[in-house]
Amino acid sequence: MERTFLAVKPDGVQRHLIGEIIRRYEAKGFKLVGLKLLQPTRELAESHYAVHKERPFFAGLVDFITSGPVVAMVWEGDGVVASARKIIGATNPQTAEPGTIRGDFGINIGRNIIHGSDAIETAQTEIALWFKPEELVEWQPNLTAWV
Ligand code: 3AN
Repeated sequence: MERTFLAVKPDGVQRHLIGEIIRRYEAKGFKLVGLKLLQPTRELAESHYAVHKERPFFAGLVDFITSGPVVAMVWEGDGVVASARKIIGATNPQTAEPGTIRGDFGINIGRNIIHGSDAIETAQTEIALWFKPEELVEWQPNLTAWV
């Protein structure tokens, strides 16, 4: 089953958007299989954003993502990589559509609330970077057993 890596960035945590963000993915029907709160080290942040190493905003991006706690998550479901990106919206919150996370809550491209893997292969790399295999939980949804 397809998996993606999502992270509520320090601005999303500070603005009390963790629950709102998790709610949107739960309501969509995806399954949460990994979840933790951590303050990323510079080493982790630099590996995560390695593709942007030569970009002018790289140092600021690493400073920002290491500045406070981040909620790292792995979500599972059919087409979850692309679907999660749609729910996130465009990189720049000023052009992100209303109804998306960035469109509803963001203003600044350097403070865009959430990260989501941009492709299946990237997701696999990012999940392996942020989570140990034993931190991911296999479970079967069984709604009728509980309601
Ligand atoms: P996305 O997060 O939508 O996949 P990317 O991968 O192009 O966007 O960029 C990674 C992160 O780098 C963005 N989430 C954003 O925080 C930051 N970023 C991208 N472009 C800029 C920019 N022009 N100025 C500042 N930060 C940027």
